[in-house]
Amino acid sequence: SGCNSESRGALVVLEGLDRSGKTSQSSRLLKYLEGLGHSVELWRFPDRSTNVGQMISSYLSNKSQLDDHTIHLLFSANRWEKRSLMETKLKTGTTLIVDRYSYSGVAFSSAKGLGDEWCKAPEIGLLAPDLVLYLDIQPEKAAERGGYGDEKYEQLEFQRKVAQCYQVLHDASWKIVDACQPIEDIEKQLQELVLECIMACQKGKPLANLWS
Ligand code: NYM
Repeated sequence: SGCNSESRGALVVLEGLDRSGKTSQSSRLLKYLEGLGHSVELWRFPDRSTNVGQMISSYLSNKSQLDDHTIHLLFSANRWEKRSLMETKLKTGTTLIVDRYSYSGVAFSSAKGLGDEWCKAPEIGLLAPDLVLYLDIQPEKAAERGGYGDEKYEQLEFQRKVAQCYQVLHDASWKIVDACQPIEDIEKQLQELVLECIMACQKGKPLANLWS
């Protein structure tokens, strides 16, 4: 079936504003690919299970304060601590569906006013996604969905800035998907895009590093 052990897995990232549907679409994708017999895992950043992740989690829930640069570097460190495992998984044929990645890192920090280039620098050398699925939703629409909790960043005004910052990050690996469609329609589109990507990786598309 083309799922031979020689071929590598795909690095697929979901990005978007808070409440854009990334998390539920990620788990739908996982189930779909598992159902097809693929070796696949669902990851998310921040990964709150590590020591660095716990510092991030405490910051997000307003239990600790950190300078904007400091928290930016912690988010980045949280990806770096998973980089080698990520590479091993991909090289041994496992596809990774990743809920948020470096683009969240840059978009959320530059929305606070930190420079783009400064924000991107610590991400250089992390693995570049083969596909970025951007769930596109207007900040006002996302806010209407409710469920903005008490975490940092979950405010309409700030999400507007994040949306603008995401826009300058689009590159060839991005597919923009309208996140206001019915859930099943979005699901179908994501499935097609991911299968196509997995196929390209199986055929030998090389792994690359950010930012490429
Ligand atoms: N976030 C996430 C960042 O500010 N920088 C990052 O590098 C990453 C990965 O953390 N509002 C922000 C975006 C979210 C928050 O993520 C927590 P989630 O997906 O809501 O658990």
